[in-house]
Amino acid sequence: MIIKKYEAETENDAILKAKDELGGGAIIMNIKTTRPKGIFRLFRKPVVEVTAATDDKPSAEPVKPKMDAVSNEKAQKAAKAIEEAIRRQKQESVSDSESLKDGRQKRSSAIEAKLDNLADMIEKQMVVENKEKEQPKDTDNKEEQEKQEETESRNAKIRGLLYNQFLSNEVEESYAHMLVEEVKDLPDKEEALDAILANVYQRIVLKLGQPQVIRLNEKNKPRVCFFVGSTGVGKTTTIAKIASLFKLEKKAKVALITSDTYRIAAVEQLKTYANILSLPIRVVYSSEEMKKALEDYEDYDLVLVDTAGRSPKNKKQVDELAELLNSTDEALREVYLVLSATTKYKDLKQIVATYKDMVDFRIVFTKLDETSCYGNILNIRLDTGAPLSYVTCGQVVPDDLGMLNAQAIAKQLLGGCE
Ligand SMILES: Nc1nc2c(ncn2[C@@H]2O[C@H](COP(=O)(O)OP(=O)(O)OP(=O)(O)O)[C@@H](O)[C@H]2O)c(=O)[nH]1
Ligand SMILES: [Mg+2]
Repeated sequence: MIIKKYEAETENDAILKAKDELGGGAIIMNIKTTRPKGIFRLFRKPVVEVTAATDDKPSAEPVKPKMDAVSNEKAQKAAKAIEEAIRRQKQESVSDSESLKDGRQKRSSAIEAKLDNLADMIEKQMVVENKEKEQPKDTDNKEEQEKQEETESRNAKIRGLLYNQFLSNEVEESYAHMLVEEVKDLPDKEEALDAILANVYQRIVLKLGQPQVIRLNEKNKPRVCFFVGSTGVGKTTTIAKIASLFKLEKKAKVALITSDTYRIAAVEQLKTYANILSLPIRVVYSSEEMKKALEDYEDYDLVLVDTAGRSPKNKKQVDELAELLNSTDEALREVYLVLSATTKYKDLKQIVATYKDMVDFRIVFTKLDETSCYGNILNIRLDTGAPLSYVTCGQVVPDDLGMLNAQAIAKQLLGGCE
């Protein structure tokens, strides 16, 4: 499959460019208007960018009916044999005048037999050809059949394009297959492409589900949110972003706890954010200290708990974390598993399997800015059934944080650019 982007001043021009290069069969996957930002707005017009795709393999030539090919071949062979016989006859008539009569008689009867044979074959072939010619008389049937075949082939082509598109976004093969198979029985409408795209898009959005983010407790009890995950995925940075959002925009009373006592730098990192945002912070070394800290923060709205990065392969670390989580009232607790969008699917699977056995969690995907393949978001959502939640797309606190936008991810998976 070839996917290319074309830019022009108008949508029509961009589509024409795409079709010019990729051919009339090219499929328009996305249309985006980019308005120049900042000072450039004054000098440049908006640009329409069209993403178009086509199958790079030319479609196969229609195969002729088998009978047709076979009878043609036989007829040619027979004709050749006759020519050969006539040529030999001419030669012999010059060299052998004595046996001319007998020979002629014999050979002429042989030729006659062959001619008969040939006539027979031609007749058969004509019957076949006539049958083929007769078919258009049954126009209704034929037109309908052709239309159906055309629709089927077009839909199959579209499904093929979508399947490849999903794979190129690293959607797991079986999920890609499931998504295109689910649209198998679409009506054979003219606007099949739009119908299929809209259908698949909606299915992806549904499968990604409604993101679930932090909701403060209404009963004057703090919401306690743990951030867990592997080393370096962005737990502490995400906590700083969320703390800032709740403190500055939602005017909530926010407190921080860190149990990441493995590294001095880790504590200092969170303390720096606590200072900037004027938030209280506690460092806890055990589940006892954790309980005590939570009691002290009883009249806060939100307590964000940072944890040390854990390798899913280190059982001791994982057990310690489980103990810490269990020291907190389940009704107040929310666990956010932080995953980097840049981690390989195979590794992500292992990570989520470790946490799945331990606790219910929501999923935060970080570092969306570092990849253009969002397939893992869908893969992990479908693997775990766990709700998706926040996403982060940069190092800037607090700006680079948002709630997962299922529509934007679905568009991206279908080849869109936003
Ligand atoms: N590009 C990009 N970098 C990010 C994002 N989120 C965090 N980072 C960077 O990733 C690095 C690690 O972030 P941390 O927040 O320290 O990660 P952590 O999970 O707390 O790491 P440990 O405490 O060591 O387990 C830092 O350099 C962050 O600035 C993001 O969304 N995009
Ligand atoms: Mg950290």
